[in-house]
Amino acid sequence: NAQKPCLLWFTGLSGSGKSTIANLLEQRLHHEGYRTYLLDGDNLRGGLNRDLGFTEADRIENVRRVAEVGRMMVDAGLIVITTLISPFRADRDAARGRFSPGEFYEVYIDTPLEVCEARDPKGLYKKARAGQIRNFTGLDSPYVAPESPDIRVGMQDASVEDAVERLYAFVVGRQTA
Ligand code: GGZ
Repeated sequence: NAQKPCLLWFTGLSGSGKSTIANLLEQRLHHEGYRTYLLDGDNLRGGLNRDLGFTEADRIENVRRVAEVGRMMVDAGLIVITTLISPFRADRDAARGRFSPGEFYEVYIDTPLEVCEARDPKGLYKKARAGQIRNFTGLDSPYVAPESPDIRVGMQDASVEDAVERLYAFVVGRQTA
């Protein structure tokens, strides 16, 4: 059961749906027999990256470390999904630079700030608006959107399930490409 390893690098705002979509995609792939691993930014901040905060320098280091771990996992033959906000284009490009063509795909979860803030699943936007969290992405810390992501998830997808299906088809499609 040979699989072509690769890394899907999700990027997008807090509350954009990165983790939700990535979890469903991983389940779907796993169910079909693929060996996968999900590196979730928020979870990694409890362990590997627990020394990092949300300054620009710390976000850069956060992205760098996850690209390195992702590199190792692709070397181990896995289909890897990462879900970090990864707000800066230069760092995402540096992450891509650790991979060969056909190994790394940037997936932009393109959910408008207003929608993320209205969802506010963890109440973080509310806290940030109240001044209780500083350097919050999209408010007082920048998010630089991808210019030409390999895949964009957004208004063209009628639902989360639709987006997951499109991503799943993409991964399966490149297995035989
Ligand atoms: C952005 C923050 C912040 C600030 C805490 N800015 O939606 P979440 O909660 O579950 O995911 C967000 C997560 C972002 O961590 P990342 O490692 O993905 O960020 S980065 O790539 O920029 O390094 C959010 C929570 O942490 N969170 N404070 N100030 N998000």
